[in-house]
Amino acid sequence: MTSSIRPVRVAMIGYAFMGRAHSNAWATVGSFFEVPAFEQRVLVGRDAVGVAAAATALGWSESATDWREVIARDDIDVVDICVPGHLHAEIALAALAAGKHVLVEKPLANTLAEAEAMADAAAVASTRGVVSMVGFNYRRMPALALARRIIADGRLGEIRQVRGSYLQDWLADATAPMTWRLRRETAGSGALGDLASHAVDQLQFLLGERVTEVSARTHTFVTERPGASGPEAVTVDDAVWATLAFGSGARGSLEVSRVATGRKNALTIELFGSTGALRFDPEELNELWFLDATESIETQGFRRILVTEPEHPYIAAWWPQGHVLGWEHSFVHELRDFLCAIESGTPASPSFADGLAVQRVLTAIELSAAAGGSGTQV
Ligand code: SOE
Repeated sequence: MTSSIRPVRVAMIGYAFMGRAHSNAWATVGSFFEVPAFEQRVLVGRDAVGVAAAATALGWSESATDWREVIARDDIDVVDICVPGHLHAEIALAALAAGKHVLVEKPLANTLAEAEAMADAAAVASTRGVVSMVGFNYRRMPALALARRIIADGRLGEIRQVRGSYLQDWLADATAPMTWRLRRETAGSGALGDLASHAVDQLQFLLGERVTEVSARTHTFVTERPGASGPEAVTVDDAVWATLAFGSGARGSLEVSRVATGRKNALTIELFGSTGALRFDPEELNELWFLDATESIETQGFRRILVTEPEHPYIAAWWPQGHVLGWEHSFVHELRDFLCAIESGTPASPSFADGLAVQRVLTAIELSAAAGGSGTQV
């Protein structure tokens, strides 16, 4: 189901969890969506043997160990960055300077300065037709994309209050080993950058409004974990709590954690407006709960929308009604939108500017927490 003459040639950097999720999406998107022709040309990783095996397993034609050499190649049009956050800025800036389209995993960067440099570079590159996008994949869940549509149609009226929480428990076990995600120098922060970035992006996307002020607390419950050569200090947060104020006047709360025993991957969103409310629970990710407060109070109540109709976002490309989708489909939808933006020469969303907007909120949360939870402007 592809069109266009010369294929878009893709290089992907990194092949761990996100690299596998993206590879799966690259391998799938052309079979279900009308996208320009593309090639999974080269997979890049540090370990020559490991990356060669991964390239074969994940559908890439070649493998390479030096991302700088790959970015310099004339036969590469797209760079997909799936490495830890401390490498995002350097690779993305080099790729944009070389005129490549860039998709980068979230969060955009580990620091505000890096995110600003990336957003500036993306804005300059866009004047030459270069497309850049941040991988906030939850925007591409059909139920959340439908929520955005319902809000844009005005069905919630004035949105007054929102709740965003993203809870996981993979660090609840105090003996879980150190990873790059628990070191400030590689991850930038803990649940904040990893999970709050998703929730903040999702809330800003749904409301079409930016967070303007926060008041926050962070906490690290397990301060030391088994490292390769003995106990190692954990230098990032395990959990974050914040209140949020939006430009529109809406107020909200944010709660994220990687020690929330029993919650596996729960990005829960609730929105309360003057004429309606919405609720999304990721454990039922094909469902959206909607309450129309303009209906008679006698019959009013949250009703479940099973988001599997061809009229719903992205669904027409997939299966008949009721044949549900999964988490991995959001990455397929992300690539569909990214490739279509490249083909049409239009900006992709979420842009690096959107990623920077999230980074500003994360930075304000850190500043607020460091000041004991005081109200901090974004
Ligand atoms: C780990 O906490 C993680 O993989 C995040 O990094 C992803 O962005 C999220 O979608 C799932 O959890």
